[in-house]
Amino acid sequence: MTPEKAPTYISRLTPPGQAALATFGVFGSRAWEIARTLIRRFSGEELPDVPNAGRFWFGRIGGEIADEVVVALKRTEPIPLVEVHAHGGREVARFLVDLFSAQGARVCSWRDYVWLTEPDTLSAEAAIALAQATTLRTASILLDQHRGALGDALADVLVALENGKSATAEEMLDRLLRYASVGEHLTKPWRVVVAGAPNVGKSSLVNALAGYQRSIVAATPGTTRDVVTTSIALDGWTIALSDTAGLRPEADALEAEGIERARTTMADADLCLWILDASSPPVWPSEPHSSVLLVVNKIDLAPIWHNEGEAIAISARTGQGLNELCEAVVSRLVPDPPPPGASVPFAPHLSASIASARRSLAAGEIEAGKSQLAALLRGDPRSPSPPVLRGRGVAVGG
Ligand SMILES: Nc1nc2c(ncn2[C@@H]2O[C@H](COP(=O)(O)OP(=O)(O)OP(=O)(O)O)[C@@H](O)[C@H]2O)c(=O)[nH]1
Ligand SMILES: [Mg+2]
Repeated sequence: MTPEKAPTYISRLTPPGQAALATFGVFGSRAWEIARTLIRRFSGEELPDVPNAGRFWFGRIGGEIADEVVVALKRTEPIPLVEVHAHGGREVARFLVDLFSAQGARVCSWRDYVWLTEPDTLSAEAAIALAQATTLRTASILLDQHRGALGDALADVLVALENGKSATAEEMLDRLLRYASVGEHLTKPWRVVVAGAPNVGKSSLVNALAGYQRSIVAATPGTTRDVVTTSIALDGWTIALSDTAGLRPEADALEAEGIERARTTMADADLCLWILDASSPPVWPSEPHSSVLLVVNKIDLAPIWHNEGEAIAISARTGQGLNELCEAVVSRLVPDPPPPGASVPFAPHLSASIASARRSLAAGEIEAGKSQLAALLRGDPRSPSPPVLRGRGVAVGG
């Protein structure tokens, strides 16, 4: 489809709800023409017919009922892209979308809008992931990928393969795969579970790390019955921290259910903090877990056993040792953090495709490896959650 015929879409880019402002994207061959029809400058003049991209105007949209807007022409080529910033109430948003749709613009979701307006699949996926990032650190890694860090690295691997340097290409892919785990956790939190015997201070530790009283703390063993999960960020990494019921053999039916849930949560966790009580005989983990960090709590009390030095010593009550614990958690979860600008496969399906290409190269199947990598750069139609609008003959730039 030629750019002149590309249908025009309108999408609300800010989330629904009440806010001071809402932003709308209008994309398609008639984007500017419709904006000119609907929006007048404050002076009453029409907006210019063929302005340069990068300009913006204050104006009004509507008739008797009208809203004040800022309209920006973000680009004109190959397909016009206009942004409208209006007031952010639900009704204002509906009113504005209805006006554009009455002029023939099709309404689409913000995700579909990203797929339509981004130059390639990797940029679109990175832009969508970026909107879900909850910390500055994860957002900045995703922003690097949106600016092309991963795409450039994959293109370099293809160049190496074109030049017959398959060993170099394999090393380059290995460098990318080092960050597969980080990439997976940019939008999905690491799962850390706090487990141990009853009354050792698990809930107190979760509350100390969360910074508020998320879990009930009591001197009675068996206080926590259900899994209580809290979102925290440590050193810019997002973590779902789960408090669990204390594990012990003698438990009533309700507590036994809590213990069963604790075991399931432990089995799924990326890291288990096993809490021991300095003031009671130690209860060591009986459950095998691939990644356990031993923590001795209540070091503000007189210890009744000697910590051989392997466990991290803390007091959830006084806060002593919590910084060291946080550092240890981070270095267990992210032992090799990517430096700024690094290429990171930022979704599991990207890492899986890169790993598969790596296996093809190791098996000497160079052409297969090349085509897997090229498919990533082009955008593989089998990628997860394909956008609704793709494949409908819409001109997606590039
Ligand atoms: N002195 C001291 N007491 C603590 C510390 N951490 C927790 N406690 C106390 O130990 C008791 C049990 O604390 P919780 O945090 O409820 O322990 P828990 O492991 O969650 O217990 P369950 O939910 O029953 O398994 C409470 O009386 C807390 O105030 C600590 O660092 N020092
Ligand atoms: Mg508890």
